[in-house]
Amino acid sequence: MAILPIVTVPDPLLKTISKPVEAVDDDLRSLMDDMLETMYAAPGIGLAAIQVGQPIRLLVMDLTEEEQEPDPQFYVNPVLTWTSEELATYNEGCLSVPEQFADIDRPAECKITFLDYNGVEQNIHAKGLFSTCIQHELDHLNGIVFIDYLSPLKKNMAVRKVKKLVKEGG
Ligand code: K1U
Ligand code: ZN
Repeated sequence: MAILPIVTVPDPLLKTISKPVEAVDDDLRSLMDDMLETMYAAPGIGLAAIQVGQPIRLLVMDLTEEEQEPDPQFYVNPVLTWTSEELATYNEGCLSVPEQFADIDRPAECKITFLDYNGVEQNIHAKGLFSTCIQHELDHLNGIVFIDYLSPLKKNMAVRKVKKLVKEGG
């Protein structure tokens, strides 16, 4: 396994619309393992393949707390099939926008169809942080970063702060 470098804003790669995965094979599983290790090392609770420079529709997540048993989740070609009308607000962060946080409104609940680590089709109904995080990661697959929902002023401030942080080696 390997820890991969994470792409940060304003890298244009983050605006890429990722392509569907063609096969869930050992090469893909190796990337999924590397992404999980990268996410745990960051640390984060989610990671999309584009954040490690791979323009394919793949996400990893683990929402468990430090003292709990890890529960890694892999989402290949995830499709959002339903969202609730009710919204929920969460103070979101992003490994591609380090140390910046903002309140973002999203549907409180959603349903997703996807292929798992073994290529088997699964359906989930997500609520709470699970719903917020998976929608944040799905946005990455469509070239959207959470700061895109902010005013141009707030977005530019966040990008400037990240550029400074990266320049200083943080
Ligand atoms: O960059 C990413 O897409 C991962 C991002 C996921 C996310 C967080 C919060 C709301 C929506 C989506 C992160 O993991 S940021 C880091 C973070 O939230 C965290 C890190 C350590 C422990 C707990 C949370
Ligand atoms: Zn993110």
